[in-house]
Amino acid sequence: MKFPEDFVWGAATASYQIEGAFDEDGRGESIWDRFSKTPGKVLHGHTGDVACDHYHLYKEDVALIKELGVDSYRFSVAWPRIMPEGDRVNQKGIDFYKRLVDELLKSGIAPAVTLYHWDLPQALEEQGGWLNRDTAKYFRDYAMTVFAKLGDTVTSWITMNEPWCSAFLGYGIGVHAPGKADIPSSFVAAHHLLLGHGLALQGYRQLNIPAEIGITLNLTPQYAVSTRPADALAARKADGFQNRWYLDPIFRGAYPEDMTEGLSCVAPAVKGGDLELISGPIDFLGINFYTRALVSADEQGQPQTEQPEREVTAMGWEVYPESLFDLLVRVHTDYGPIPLYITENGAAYEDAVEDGRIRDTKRQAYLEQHIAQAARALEAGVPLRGYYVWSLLDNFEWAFGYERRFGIIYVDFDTQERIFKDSARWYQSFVRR
Ligand code: IFM
Repeated sequence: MKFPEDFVWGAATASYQIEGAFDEDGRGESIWDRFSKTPGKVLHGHTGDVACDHYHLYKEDVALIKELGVDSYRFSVAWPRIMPEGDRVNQKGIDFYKRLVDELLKSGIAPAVTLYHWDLPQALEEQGGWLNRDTAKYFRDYAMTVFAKLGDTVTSWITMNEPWCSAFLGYGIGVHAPGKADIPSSFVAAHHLLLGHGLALQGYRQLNIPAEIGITLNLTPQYAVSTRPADALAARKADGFQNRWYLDPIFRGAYPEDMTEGLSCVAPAVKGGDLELISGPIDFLGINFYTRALVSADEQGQPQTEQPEREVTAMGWEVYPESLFDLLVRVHTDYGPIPLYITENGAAYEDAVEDGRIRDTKRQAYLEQHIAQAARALEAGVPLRGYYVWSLLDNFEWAFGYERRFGIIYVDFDTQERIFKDSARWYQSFVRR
């Protein structure tokens, strides 16, 4: 596998999933605090109150990142630490991220910072959350605060992580915070998330900060189960819903026409100038990749997801590495040229600690196979700049709580002990080769 000298190898996490310290140093309540404490929403009633206690153990965690030998660490800033009610600035929150960034820089690790990885201040949700257009403006103000405080120390900025998840899982079917279930309005939420991205991007450009800025999308290639035209059309629709609904406005300044016909609810939310902001030039696109989907048409011609053909991970997600290659080539061909990063890739498996060791051979194979497809894409001319493993640590896997382990480093949630799994040892030797 050949990678350029300056290819960025990294590992990623997100604030609510690892930090804990949910009520310390002035942090406000987030929609995930509220959601996880609502009975029946998260498996076993788990919450992020303590998580990996990274807020207190960040120095030890940075030492682990250094030991891993990666170039960059992707983490997210918790909006409710910086602005507990969504507007007023909390200096102690900023201080935490300054300490974290300093520690990374001292260790020679480049910080890649995501501004929104799903922890909206609950106070803003009380005003409608992402269904309220003003939330996009609050997001810009929050982003500008973070840019001003950390701007000269961060290597790359990611405005939003996976707006599809925030919009669809959070406002469409309610399996994520804030737990609202109304499919049409989830498209309005998606528009406001993208608008927040556009406004933050516009503000960022005015600051002339030299670091790069982009957005991260979770893209899932949709393959028709057969060559039947109805299945092909269904797969195209599913692609419109999952992928093009985000890629098109960002790169083409328009929502996909074949999708908007049935979505009359969106038009009133789109005001003049929004799409110009959303399609402002970005320096890179971050792609989170886990699996593909196999799609067929139901009797009404609507897309339905078919059973996977190959082995699945503990999330039930099919392991199909070749689709990463297809996806990278497709994004480059249809939306490029644009530098790409794989900002997340990894797998949950049931891990067992035996004699102090975690022999996670399946996770290691998953990583090796996907990195091989990334190498293939590079060879095919895709401007892929980096790869981040999801995740550095086992952590709070949203509605699954601590029941799904994505880490390459094992976390004992009772003692907060960390143990390098075999996959981490493999990744360590791979990035250092
Ligand atoms: O844990 C999540 C992460 O927060 C966003 N991308 C997908 C991961 C695995 O589900």
